[in-house]
Amino acid sequence: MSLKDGKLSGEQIEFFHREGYLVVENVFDTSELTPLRKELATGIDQKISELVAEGILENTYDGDSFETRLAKIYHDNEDIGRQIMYHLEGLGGGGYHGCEMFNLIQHPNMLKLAESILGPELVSSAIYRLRTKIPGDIMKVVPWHQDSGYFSSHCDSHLILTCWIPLVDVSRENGCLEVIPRSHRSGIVDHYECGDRPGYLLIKDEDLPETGESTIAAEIKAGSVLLLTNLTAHCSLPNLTDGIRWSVDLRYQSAAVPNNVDLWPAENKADYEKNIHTACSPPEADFVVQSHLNPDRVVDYEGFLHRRQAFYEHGYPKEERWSPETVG
Ligand SMILES: O=C(O)CCC(=O)C(=O)O
Repeated sequence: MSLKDGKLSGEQIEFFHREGYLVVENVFDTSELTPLRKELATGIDQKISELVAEGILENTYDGDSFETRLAKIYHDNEDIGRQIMYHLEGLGGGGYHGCEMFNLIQHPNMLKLAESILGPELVSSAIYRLRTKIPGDIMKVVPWHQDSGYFSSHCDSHLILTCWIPLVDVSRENGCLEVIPRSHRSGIVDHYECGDRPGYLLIKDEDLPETGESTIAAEIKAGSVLLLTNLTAHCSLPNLTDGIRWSVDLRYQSAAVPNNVDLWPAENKADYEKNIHTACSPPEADFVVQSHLNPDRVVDYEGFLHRRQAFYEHGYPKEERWSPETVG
């Protein structure tokens, strides 16, 4: 289903609430994804130049495509591949923060889409990510989870909209997402640390919501967007191709949902320590992306960078980082 007049139809909205997911085709012309792809390619290039200057890297695969260049470097040397990947993935892994990422978060089509479901007062959730899914990297195979597994429990009853945006066409082969339709109706289920992939949480097979529905593999084209609720169980498959499955996942919430848009890290952390639950994910910065009531609160790129950096630098030391165990 495509976007009509830039907005979701009543039928699409009804499907999303009923099934817990929705594929929206042609949200972007693929040319609209080019600036982000180019910015990422430039970021790769810059890091490669640094590594070459340091004498660490020799074979740089200059003629290769956006999909294959970093994959080849990774396969020559995993450690170097990871250095480039972490350089891109942003502040402490907490979200690539290039200008084109911000432009995508603020893209009018994304805001219209989010507004169709969440209303006009929109906050970007702190948790947005770039996924550089390199073939053969087990760390990029994401186990079954609900996004709420990563959020503070006081947000379980709120809707946080995940917008999963592939930068390349995705299929079972290159590691698309799998979704359990209607699983959002079962509420939050238990999540556990993932033994072989530190940092991920997982739902055990026996705890996966039984909805009577078959799992859907979201094989979608670049330009489409997969929408999920924060309670929809999903995972991603291994990438069995030669090319990277590039994607970003953005999250939006209504301004009425708990957030830290008016807080700076010290206050945010003090509230957290007093067990006052402000944001759904306190360690990172939420930010206002659309407000009809208070347009001045919408951040520009400078404001976005400032907030993201401030939270990263002054926020939670790694060992104190928020996790489901530390928030009651
Ligand atoms: O992109 C992936 O492989 C996983 C993404 C995911 O699980 C998410 O966005 O919640």
